[in-house]
Amino acid sequence: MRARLALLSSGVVCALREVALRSKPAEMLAISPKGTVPVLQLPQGQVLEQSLDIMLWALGQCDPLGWLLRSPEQQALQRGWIAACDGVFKAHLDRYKYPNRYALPDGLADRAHGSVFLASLDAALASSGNLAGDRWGLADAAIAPFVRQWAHTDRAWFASQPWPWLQRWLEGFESSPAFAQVMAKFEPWSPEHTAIYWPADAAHFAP
Ligand SMILES: N[C@@H](CCC(=O)N[C@@H](CS)C(=O)NCC(=O)O)C(=O)O
Repeated sequence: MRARLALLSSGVVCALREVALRSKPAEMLAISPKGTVPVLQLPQGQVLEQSLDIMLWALGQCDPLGWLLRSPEQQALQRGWIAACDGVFKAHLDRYKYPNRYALPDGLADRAHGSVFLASLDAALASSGNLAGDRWGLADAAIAPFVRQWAHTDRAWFASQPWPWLQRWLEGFESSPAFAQVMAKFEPWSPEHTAIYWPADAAHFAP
């Protein structure tokens, strides 16, 4: 989702191949044996296998909304948020969502640990409204999909937390045209498939 958000913001169009994780195409595993999505293959053959790398590549090509245009201090702050999200927070998210995969009786301890990060996001959002400062940017797009997963694990619990700025920020994301566009569903790709070029219309980015 974060890779799609950056592609949408940049306006860089790619040939999209939807993957069903239960049945990963040999063509995907041939270029990226680690078997996670997203994967982006560039025209010259280079393969980007991390969603954040895909975001940075797309915005490096074209950044009409200035997602990368922030002061060095702001950029460092954003990279710190993203690293915390992708590291410790994501680990707690997985265990909170799927405790039985980790032989845990429940996800409550991880919910408590991950909440420390969410409370810090709420505090940051209270002062600026966005993680990237005065307008939506890289950190917002990189982190919002994971906060969304967290919120949807137990919506009533999330709604009851004292995080008004975070809740408002997430609502803004989920009700945006960009969200609707990146959530578009596609049939899993097969070699016979007609190519899908995405985004079809990058003109309506507006979280
Ligand atoms: N660090 C990677 C993580 C990617 C990742 O874990 N993707 C999940 C789907 S969101 C996946 O492909 N899982 C493989 C599977 O479930 O088989 C990134 O951000 O690109």
